[in-house]
Amino acid sequence: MTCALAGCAGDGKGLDENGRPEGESTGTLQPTFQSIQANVFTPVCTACHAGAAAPLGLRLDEGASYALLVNAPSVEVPELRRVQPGNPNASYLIQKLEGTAARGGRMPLNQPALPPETIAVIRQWITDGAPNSTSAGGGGGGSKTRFELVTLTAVSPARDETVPAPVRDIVVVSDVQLDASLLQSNLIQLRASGGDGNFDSGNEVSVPVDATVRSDLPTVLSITPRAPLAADSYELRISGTEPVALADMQARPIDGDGDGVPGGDFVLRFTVEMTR
Ligand code: HEC
Ligand SMILES: [Ca+2]
Repeated sequence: MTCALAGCAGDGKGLDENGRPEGESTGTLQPTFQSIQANVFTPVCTACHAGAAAPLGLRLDEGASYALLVNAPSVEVPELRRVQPGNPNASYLIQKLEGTAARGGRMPLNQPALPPETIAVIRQWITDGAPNSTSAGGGGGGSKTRFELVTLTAVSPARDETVPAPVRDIVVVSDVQLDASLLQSNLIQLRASGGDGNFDSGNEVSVPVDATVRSDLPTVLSITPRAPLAADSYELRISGTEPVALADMQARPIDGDGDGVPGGDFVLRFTVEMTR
């Protein structure tokens, strides 16, 4: 629908669904993440790749796209990353745009392919190491608070969202570099409600997870259940409370509960439902 409104010419240039004049900030496409987001992902791809129903869980809206592309495994070809920094040929995103992917259709699906010049700019960004040129992955967070508080933002699933099964991983970002060595302890807990949507009724089930850091600045945490999540409600809890708190490199604990003071647990609830 976004696509229809914006005209969706598929030429990857200057289409801005927010109606901003072309060239306000980015002008012609540049090999930066911000420019690619504004000129390609937002106007062309988010017609499909947005929200809980995004194909293969790939959200390309601002605030989610970086965390779900860079170093994130492809669902269709799990051996490949969607974006492999420094290596466009091995990046599944490029293969999907060029029509050389081993599975599925060429992107944007059922529309004219992006022009080669546009794909060349995206290739260049990947060759340059796929840096993030926007301030934070979470979309919110002004630059003021950036160095004062360590906050986490849920990217996928979003808070209180209902997403289709299977859910392969939970992605959370921080605008500050986190101390990844802390992830080895059990400060991350995922629980299933036991089918009743209630997390205090005594029948909750603890779900084992592995946590990895996909990229720094923003820090992208991928929390992967050992098996894809079945239909139920879930609660992810990341401790911001001593003695085992997630913290940044300066050992400042996260402001998990978002009350403006360091400390407190980060709690994300979401629901997984069976697809028909
Ligand atoms: C009309 C809907 C639609 C549009 C527009 C669209 N896609 Fe897709 N995309 C899909 C669907 C459906 C799939 C899964 C099936 C397939 O690959 O053909 C997919 C799969 C993908 C995958 C594979 C993800 C993985 O983990 O394996 C990538 C990468 C991708 N799209 C990127 C893009 C980009 C970049 C754009 C914009 C240039 C875009 N898509 C536009 C519908 C769309
Ligand atoms: Ca329960």
